[in-house]
Amino acid sequence: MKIGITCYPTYGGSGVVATELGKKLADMGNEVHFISYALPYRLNSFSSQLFYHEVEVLHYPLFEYPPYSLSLASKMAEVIEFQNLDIMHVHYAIPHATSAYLAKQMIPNRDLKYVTTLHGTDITLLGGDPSFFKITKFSIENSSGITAVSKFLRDKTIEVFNTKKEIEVIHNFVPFDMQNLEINPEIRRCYANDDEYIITHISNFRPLKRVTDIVPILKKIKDDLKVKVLMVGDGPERYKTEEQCRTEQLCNKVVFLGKQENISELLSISDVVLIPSASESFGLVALEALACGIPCVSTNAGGLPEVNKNGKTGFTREVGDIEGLAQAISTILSDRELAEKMGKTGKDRASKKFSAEIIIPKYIQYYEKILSE
Ligand code: GMT
Repeated sequence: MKIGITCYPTYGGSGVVATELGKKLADMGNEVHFISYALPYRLNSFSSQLFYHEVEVLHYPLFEYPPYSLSLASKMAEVIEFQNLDIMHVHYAIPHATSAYLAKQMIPNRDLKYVTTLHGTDITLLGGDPSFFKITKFSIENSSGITAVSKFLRDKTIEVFNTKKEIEVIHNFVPFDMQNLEINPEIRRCYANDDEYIITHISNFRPLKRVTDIVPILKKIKDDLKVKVLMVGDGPERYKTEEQCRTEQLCNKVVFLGKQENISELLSISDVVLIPSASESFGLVALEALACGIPCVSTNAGGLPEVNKNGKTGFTREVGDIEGLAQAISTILSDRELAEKMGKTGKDRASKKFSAEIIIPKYIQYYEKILSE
């Protein structure tokens, strides 16, 4: 197949999933064309089957807000036409599904099919906002096919848009090679002594990630447990969290690493992964933790329980349950047998339910179904 993929190229789960999907599709012999405003950051390998088309955004004094969606639609139409694409797959509805719809209208002689994959805040935060509601509903309902990354997100989309459109659930997959993961003691030693446990948090530090719960959780972890917290990522709530560390005199226990690329290496040196999110359609970090054999302590928001099984691969607690999340971490850190069992169960679950080998064929079958309609 000749497949066009549009995604957000910078950090973020939807871009990671889209890029890794494209790379795997190319490995399987498909021709894959990425269309975006920058090179997706995980598009870091070369292949005769992979192509990248940059969307140029024209800056003009009249435009207070340069119309990216239109430039994208124009570029999509050009690539679809001249590369003779069979199908477009857009990740994150806003504005990608709308641009794909426009591109389709621009080439009426071709019955272009486009698939929209819903990832999360495109529905839970933005899509329902009055400023985006109608256009998002319209663009989703006019997609040739729609997939959602969890059952939660499928149900939420039906509820928010009151739509009868069929939505296929295709869960996210482990975005790295699970075979060659090992703990690098040198990396571990950079952040913790031998008698200290590592709790890792990875996010974009937006309010819905509730990073400001982490210091209060840390304060409630059993006193006899020596811990270090690795805060990976960056975003609007980082400053507040750093401030909390200073106020509580915990700066020696919390290390802010900023944005990092080698996520699996950092997860592998961790003892537990903490996700206190208020909302999460899937929680790619939870899956990455499982894949690395690390127990996950998360809230039970959105699609997280579809990934992290309470009592099996870690623990899930209510959003904002500081005490419960701290207790769950203490339980895991003070019972090494349980931690090992959870890590093993998580790894098993990741490879049996969420490996690329299982999920990618589901996308291919879905494309085939859409193309045959
Ligand atoms: O929707 C977002 O907030 C952005 C998006 C991203 O690009 O990281 O995150 C969503 O998509 C991820 C990949 O499918 C999911 O793992 C995240 O749970 C989801 N984020 C939210 O639902 C908040």
